[in-house]
Amino acid sequence: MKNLNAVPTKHAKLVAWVNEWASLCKPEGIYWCDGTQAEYDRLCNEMVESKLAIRLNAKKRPNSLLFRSDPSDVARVEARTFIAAANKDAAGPTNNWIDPVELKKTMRGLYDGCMQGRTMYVIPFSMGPVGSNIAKIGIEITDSPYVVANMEIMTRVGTKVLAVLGDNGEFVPCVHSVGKPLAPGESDNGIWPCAPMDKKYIAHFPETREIWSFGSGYGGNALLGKKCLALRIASVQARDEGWMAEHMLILKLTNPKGKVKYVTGAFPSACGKTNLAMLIPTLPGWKVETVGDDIAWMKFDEEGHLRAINPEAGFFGVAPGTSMKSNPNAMVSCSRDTIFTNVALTEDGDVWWEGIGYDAPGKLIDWKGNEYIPGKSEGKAAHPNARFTARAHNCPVIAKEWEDPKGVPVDAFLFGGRRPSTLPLVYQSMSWEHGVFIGSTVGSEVTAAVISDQIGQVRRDPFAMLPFCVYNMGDYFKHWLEIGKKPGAKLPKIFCVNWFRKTADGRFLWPGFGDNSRVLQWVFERCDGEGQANETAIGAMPTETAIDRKGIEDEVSDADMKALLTVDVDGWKKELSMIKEHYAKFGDRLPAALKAELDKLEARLAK
Ligand code: O2Y
Ligand code: MN
Repeated sequence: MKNLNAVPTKHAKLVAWVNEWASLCKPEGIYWCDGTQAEYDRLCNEMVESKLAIRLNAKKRPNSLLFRSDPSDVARVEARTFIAAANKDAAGPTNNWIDPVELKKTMRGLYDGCMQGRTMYVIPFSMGPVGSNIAKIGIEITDSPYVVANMEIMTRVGTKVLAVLGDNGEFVPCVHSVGKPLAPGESDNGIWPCAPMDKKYIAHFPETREIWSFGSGYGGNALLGKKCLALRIASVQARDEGWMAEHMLILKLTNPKGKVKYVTGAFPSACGKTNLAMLIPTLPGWKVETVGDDIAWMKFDEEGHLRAINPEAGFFGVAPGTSMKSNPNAMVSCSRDTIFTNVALTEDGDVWWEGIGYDAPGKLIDWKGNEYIPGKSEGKAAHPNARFTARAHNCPVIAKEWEDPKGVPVDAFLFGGRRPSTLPLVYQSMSWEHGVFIGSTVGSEVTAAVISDQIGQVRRDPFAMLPFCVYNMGDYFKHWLEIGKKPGAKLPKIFCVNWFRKTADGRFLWPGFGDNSRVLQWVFERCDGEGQANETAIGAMPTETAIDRKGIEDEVSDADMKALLTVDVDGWKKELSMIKEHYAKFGDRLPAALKAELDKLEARLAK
């Protein structure tokens, strides 16, 4: 097999693994990525020349590209995401289990010759600051230069990673192909390459810690460091090695006296995690800075503090709905050096999407490449899952500690979902076990936009990890309970928040966005043993005056505050029966401690 550049490592196992895959996939040549800016620029220019990318107007969006995917390849595909554990029980009732031997046979057949006419790129990457004792190394082989460019923003790539790997270090092998070989003389001709849906496989082998992805070039299916490694494979590594790999944002919160707390938060998708991670407080003197917006890896240090790193180096954010109102810091982050996927293109070479906060400045080209006249054309100009891949370095509020290899000490965990009824604005757990109970019941209410016959039901997404935990979720709950038993542990306090509570006539009771800092203030105070609270049946809740409402008294009346901070006993009784149904799925793998928390809650509500 032709090497397009010198092999930059003496890691015999790695070189053998790359050669073995090259023999199967049969690329034109093998290229080892060095992670330099020159390499990134060269790949971007090649993709522009081959019409796979459009270079945006350098005066409007310096150093930025637009890509349009195939209309069938626009998001993570859960139905084609497989957990190939040795047996079905190991994957548990919430995963799409498949026999690993059978799957490898099927996928080897698909990989055979799949890279013909393409380059095989080898991407050495570090999830987490290079050399951090919490970081992990992965090697992704891919035939997609789009994936290489995105990985170079989202992770730390190249020679520095190989230096840490040395001659025999451990790595997670990640194989990716778009699944579209090219015949001699054929080119993509500007069309996003991918395979049909029934040939797409996003496969995880938890026992051997391997990732095999075939047929999709999009996001979480293809940038294998993110969901596949940093959450799915890391979930089993964390279980076996006694740490935590969580679907959590990490923020640094500074009070007016300059005192700092670090808060992490798990929320199901579409709950505004990136917005919270980059929030601009409306409370004078308070500051929020970003450590991460999606994933937290946490390990105990010698003093018993749980320290968190953000394993990523960029943001793969949803563009639609992101505006100077909802998230000014994300808007600045993607103002340059950004890869956009499936947004609309303006006549002057900039990007536009629904919810950007201003009208389209004229005609557009929509995400499918067609002319789009705002107000006249049908459908959306940008795909609802259109993305920006932006560098964390370009975020105006990136915390100075965000690359600290030791991580940041976590003071509080937040859990939340979209809950128009029942759940109050905020409450604090009574204990670690009660906090784990809260995390295990996270969910969002189903709205009309999703599945109409389930409106009002809660779609549970425990710890926001349902799509990402590759082992039995009952055992994952147990792992959380075990973490709480570590001798000498200085455990974070646990809170449940709900920014989405509505009145019966559908009005939001809480303004959200920057005003969420008012809730963070209470969380901060509670971590210091302060903050006014009532002990209630569900946990400690702010007194009606404990949340600072200065400046929003007109928006949030006394009655609203009361509604936000009262235990809705009838609602909670219905909640109890829904939680019982949810827990029944885990059978005897549900830890007794969680069943006990459920019983205690029921008893408290009956009083
Ligand atoms: O659709 C995709 O491929 C991206 S999914 C994603 C991206 C960034 C952060 N979180 C998610 C998610 O699904 O949780
Ligand atoms: Mn996510």
